[in-house]
Amino acid sequence: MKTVTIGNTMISVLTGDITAWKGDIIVNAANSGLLGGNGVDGAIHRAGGPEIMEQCKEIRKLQGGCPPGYAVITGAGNLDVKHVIHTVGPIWEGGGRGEAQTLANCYRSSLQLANEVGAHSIAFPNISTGIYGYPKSPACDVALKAVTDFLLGEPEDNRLEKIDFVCFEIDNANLYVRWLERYD
Ligand code: AR6
Repeated sequence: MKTVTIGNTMISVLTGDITAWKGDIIVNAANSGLLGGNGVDGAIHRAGGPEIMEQCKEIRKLQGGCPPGYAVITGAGNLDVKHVIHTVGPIWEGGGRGEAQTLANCYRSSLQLANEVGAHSIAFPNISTGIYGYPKSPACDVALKAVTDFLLGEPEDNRLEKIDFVCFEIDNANLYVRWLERYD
């Protein structure tokens, strides 16, 4: 739909259901309890089957969940990817409670974790813009700035060749396309 290349990494905007995406890693917009929910979280657990939840429960036992802005990784059950990264976005409370920083941390920590496991490709949903109520336009700015800044920092260990934003809603896809057109 729209692609921009930074260094060796291609950033693309797609529309559709992230559970149908094929590659190394999909990112889940989870909650701190890691016990599933609605939205993309529900879709990933439904499509991936019970194995993902079992592993989330193990992580809960070990570290008691996942705070906003952080990320954890599991296998992918029946999904056509190697891993699922579960990150927890901020709940929108008007913008004055560090939401932008927390949201940027979600993208950064997911990219770091993906590199730690040697992934070459990753797909992100529009974290926090559903049930957590983050307005779509500023969330798009934060997401694309976080990802492009990460790549422009030329991390030595970056192996990601493909970063896809899989937008479920067309207005999100349009925002991402427009942002990347400005970047060109
Ligand atoms: N593929 C891609 N994107 C999707 C899909 C899908 N199958 N389904 C929804 N989206 P949300 P949040 C989009 O609500 O706002 C859960 O209950 C959706 O259109 O899934 O971070 C968790 O357990 C929106 O643009 O996540 C948490 O409690 C984006 O994904 C809470 O919701 C994020 O919407 C997290 O809320």
